[in-house]
Amino acid sequence: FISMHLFAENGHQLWLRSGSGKSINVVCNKKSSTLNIAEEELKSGWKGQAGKNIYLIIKRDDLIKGDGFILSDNKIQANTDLGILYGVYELLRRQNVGDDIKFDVCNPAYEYRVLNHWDNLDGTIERGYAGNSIFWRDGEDAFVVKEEDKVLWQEYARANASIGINGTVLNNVNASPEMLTHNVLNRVKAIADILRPYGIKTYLSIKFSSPSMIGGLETSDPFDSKVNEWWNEKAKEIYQLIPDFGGFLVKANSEGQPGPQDYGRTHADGANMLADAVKPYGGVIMWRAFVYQTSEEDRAKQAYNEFMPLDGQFRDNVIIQVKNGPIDFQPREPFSPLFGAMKSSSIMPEIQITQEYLGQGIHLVFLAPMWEEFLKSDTYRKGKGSTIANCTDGSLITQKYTAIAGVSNIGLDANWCGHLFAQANWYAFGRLAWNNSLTSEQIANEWLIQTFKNTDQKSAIFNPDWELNFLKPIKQMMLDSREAAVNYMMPLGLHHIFAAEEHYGPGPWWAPKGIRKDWTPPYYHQADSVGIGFNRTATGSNGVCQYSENVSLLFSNTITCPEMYLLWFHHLSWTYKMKSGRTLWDELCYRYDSGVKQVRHFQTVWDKVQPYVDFQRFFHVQRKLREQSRNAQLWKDACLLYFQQYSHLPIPYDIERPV
Ligand code: GCW
Repeated sequence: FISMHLFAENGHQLWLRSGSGKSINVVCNKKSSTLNIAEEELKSGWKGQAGKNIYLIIKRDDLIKGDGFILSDNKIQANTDLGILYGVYELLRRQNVGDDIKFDVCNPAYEYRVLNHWDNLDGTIERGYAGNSIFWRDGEDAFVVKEEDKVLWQEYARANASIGINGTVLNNVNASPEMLTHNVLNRVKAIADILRPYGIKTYLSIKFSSPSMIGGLETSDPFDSKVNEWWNEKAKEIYQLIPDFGGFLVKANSEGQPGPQDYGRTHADGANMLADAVKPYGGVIMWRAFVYQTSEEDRAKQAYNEFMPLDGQFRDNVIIQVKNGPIDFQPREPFSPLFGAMKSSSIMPEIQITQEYLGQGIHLVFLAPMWEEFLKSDTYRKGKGSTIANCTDGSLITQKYTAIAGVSNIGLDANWCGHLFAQANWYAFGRLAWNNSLTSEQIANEWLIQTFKNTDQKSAIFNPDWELNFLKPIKQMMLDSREAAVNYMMPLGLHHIFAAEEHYGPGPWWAPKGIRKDWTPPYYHQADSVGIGFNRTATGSNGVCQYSENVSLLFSNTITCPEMYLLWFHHLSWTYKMKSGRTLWDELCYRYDSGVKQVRHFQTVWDKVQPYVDFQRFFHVQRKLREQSRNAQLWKDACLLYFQQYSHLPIPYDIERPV
């Protein structure tokens, strides 16, 4: 029943919509389950000339790296079966989008392109806005592998493979120790078996204290030989079930999770113990650097303080997973100073696809511009041009492994992601993980064409002006959407001013007694009668000193600090003169107001494309935009009225009054 309901939903097909039915001949020099999929996909999705011969050739070529491939008009060549599959998806994508299919060597930017699901064993998802988990459920049938589970996992695998994703962590980083028990591991095996032909490796998040919680040991101290033995045995058990198991993801000594520091050991000690356990099987440990404690030290500085001194101490199969910004997936953050700095470890960026801090399942926010901004940020760690992309993909700093992770936005919702346009964020993650120099514009263009063009009678075949009247305005809306969210939520470098723990609405005032102060917004905005912003220069927390000299100088000086980060690094008076000539207070008012206006504009843009979209998807997006627009106004009104209590300045006349 569930899958019938899923198939009936128009959004369920994602960017993968049917082909033309034109027949071609596919010739392949090898057989495997992955190559079968490649052949089938090519035959059913082919949009080129009918009757053509296409050759799929597995042959070593030094131009090809990893699962890359060489594309040409009638041939795909790769070193691996998976490379062929990726080549097929690329060819079909180009046919769909109308791009040239010419000789082209396509290699992945990152070797490990991994989704992180924050799914709990009871089926709920931490920060998930698209229903329950596609992997786990509660109840008596929790461990029954049903036909419809398999169908769904296969569709999931296919969607991921089509954009180059090759790994998935099946459970929350706030991990249950139960994850490593018999029944659960059997289900992991069932999932891994479905994902394998699509080239997707399975990983698990583990709880560091598992040996004492489920193993009957007295301690989980990484220096205890019984603990080591327990992990070695566990690894053996897992690899017997899943020979190509990817490895573990670990959140340790962070937000109350156990870790090596509980036993007086370091992150390196903990990570190395696990690394040794999976090493014989080729596994890796993804160890998160998302750590901070309630202390006098600025939260933004803590990860760097803890991890920098450990550089060089990790085993070579440990990858340090670093969130894009130094705080926590905010609508806008400067990059984490760890990027480019830890030169003797493998470092992987972690970005968040699920919109925890960007309107969740309600706001239309295309995240590619945020990730593009991040990847192109220059760390200056090896001179000008040391972008995050170059520092993490192996081109500038040698790493044993290159990798990138995205926190998934996928759930049981009929359209997978809750908001139809949130599918574009899943898509964008995969595309950027494969090619970290793609532009947001290219990605939006590809996604829109594949998702909306030629999908029913309302679309392009019947509407020759589709590109002008649908593609162009909707693409622009997507490209503007992230900046709009920054404007109506927290412009000019403001951050973490959300209400309570749910991270959706505004709450710059929220600071109940007894709660950790680094969990309250006033800690971050620091508004007072003089001004607003967090002073991270030498006269404040000196967070700037963690960046390379060039970047530190750039951010320290109010003149050179990009205005988008101004209040991240500086506490400035309400009457501080901005580049626009306005005072800081007036500028803040304008930014909030323009964010609201942008969303109202998106509503009119969407309304105009009704002739081009099936009614189901049209009304879905229209309804969401309506709510986003109301909530954007709420953000603006709440923030301006709250901050006005400190600024004591009037709202500029040409701005809609907050009420
Ligand atoms: O973004 C914050 C979230 C937590 C999350 C944590 C983390 C999984 O609010 O829900 O926990 O970060 O990334 O570990």
